[in-house]
Amino acid sequence: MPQLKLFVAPNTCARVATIALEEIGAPFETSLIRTAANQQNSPEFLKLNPKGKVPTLLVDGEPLTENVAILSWLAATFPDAHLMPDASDALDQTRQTADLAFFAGTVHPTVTRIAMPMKMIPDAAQSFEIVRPKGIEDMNKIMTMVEVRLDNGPWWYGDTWSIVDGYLYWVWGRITGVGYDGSAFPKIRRHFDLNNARPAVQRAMAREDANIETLKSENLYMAPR
Ligand SMILES: N[C@@H](CCC(=O)N[C@@H](CS)C(=O)NCC(=O)O)C(=O)O
Repeated sequence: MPQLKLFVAPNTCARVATIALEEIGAPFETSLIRTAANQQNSPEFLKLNPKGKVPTLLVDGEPLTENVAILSWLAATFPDAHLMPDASDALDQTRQTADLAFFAGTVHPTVTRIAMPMKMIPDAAQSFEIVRPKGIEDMNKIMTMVEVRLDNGPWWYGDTWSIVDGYLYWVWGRITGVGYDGSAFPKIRRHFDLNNARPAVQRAMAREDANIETLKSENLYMAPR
């Protein structure tokens, strides 16, 4: 069993890897990165991940970065956790990678424009007036497609939960947490509720809540807005 340590920060996409690890059920440790103190760009952290991002997973002390890679490696290393459905051939498996890449490469950047618009242009006030509305417009197109995808069952792959559902769970929580109007997407809202009922998701969120309390006690919590 490899020794696993995940670097995380509350409300970030590191929630997806945390859910994956909780679903696996193997022992793992999390380490809180204080983004308000720019700890992700500290020399110590940059040695592990020169990109200065969470999630970063240490596997027996060696870093693995990027959600697509971390989630794919966890799925392959812990097959009993069924983080991804069994793939019948290389094409099938690559299509699953495409699903993770879609969330990492297309959906996540759209989340950032909605949830952190101030990262996109220097004027914070303008970012909320210009960047966020355009992000919402693009997210509406994405969510319209996702809503149709959920026609075949409550989960991305139909009847069976996968870590792609953990990704969608983070996206939905993050955007609705800053006021995204999800009323046109009842299947995705149900998907979110079904995820919330999963014990592994609850354990992941409890870890995150504990980290939020730590940050609050240090005056380093940046609440979503
Ligand atoms: N492509 C990376 C993106 C990771 C990423 O953007 N993480 C954000 C949190 S959601 C982060 O660490 N932000 C800190 C920063 O940019 O300073 C992945 O999918 O793992």
